[in-house]
Amino acid sequence: MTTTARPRPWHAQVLTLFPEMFPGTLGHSLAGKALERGDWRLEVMDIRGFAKDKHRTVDDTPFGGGPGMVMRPDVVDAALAAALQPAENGEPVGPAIYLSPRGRVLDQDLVQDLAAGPGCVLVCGRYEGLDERVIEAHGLMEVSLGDFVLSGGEPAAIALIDAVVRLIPGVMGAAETLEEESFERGLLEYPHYTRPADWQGRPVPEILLSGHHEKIKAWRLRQAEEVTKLRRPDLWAAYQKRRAETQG
Ligand code: 4HQ
Repeated sequence: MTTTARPRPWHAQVLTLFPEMFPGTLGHSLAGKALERGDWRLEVMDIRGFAKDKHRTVDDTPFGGGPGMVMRPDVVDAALAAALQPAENGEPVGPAIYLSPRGRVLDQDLVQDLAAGPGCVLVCGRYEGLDERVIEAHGLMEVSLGDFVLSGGEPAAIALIDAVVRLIPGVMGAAETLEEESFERGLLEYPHYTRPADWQGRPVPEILLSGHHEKIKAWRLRQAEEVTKLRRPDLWAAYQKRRAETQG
């Protein structure tokens, strides 16, 4: 009997004051099934568990005054040290990320980079966020879900993990995997249709009923290009630039 060496599954370590928010949606559907199979791992660490005083204080008032509270650097540092323990022992853990609107906006390129690595450590902030010095001291990579304000980093961490996990081999069915094509090329999705062929007087585009696979493919690409041009000039410009570079 032989055993095949299995690569360590992709590993998310989440540092949060609300551990009960996990796995949340990640425990459902394809991500949840994959989690049960061990195709990826989720470790949730309660930051409060690293507070040292008898009241388990995790936050304090901001120097300079102003509203809200700031997460204490010593407590977050202790939690990060615990999460990074495997790295100390030479086990890869992937980048340590702080979810924050000040960060690089998450995109599919970053999602792919993370999926290609061993995992990541995700720090979820509450209140006004972390003391700047603990971000600096650990060289935390700041990542934003977008230009809006959440009440905490947890929903952003869940979204990031969801996007990564669906790229792990075996997590998605074959059909869902192929679906990546369009955005992978930097385009928005072409429109999708299913039965009935005529719904409330709205017919499906005729080409889709033709059975001409090449023509359908060309039509879909055209649709993806048109919707991208119209709605996301930024993505369209990047797409054209890449097209010009790869072939004149
Ligand atoms: N927050 N993308 C403030 C976000 C956010 C975002 C998380 C609110 C961190 C301290 N996180 N806390 N946008 O709005 O990731």
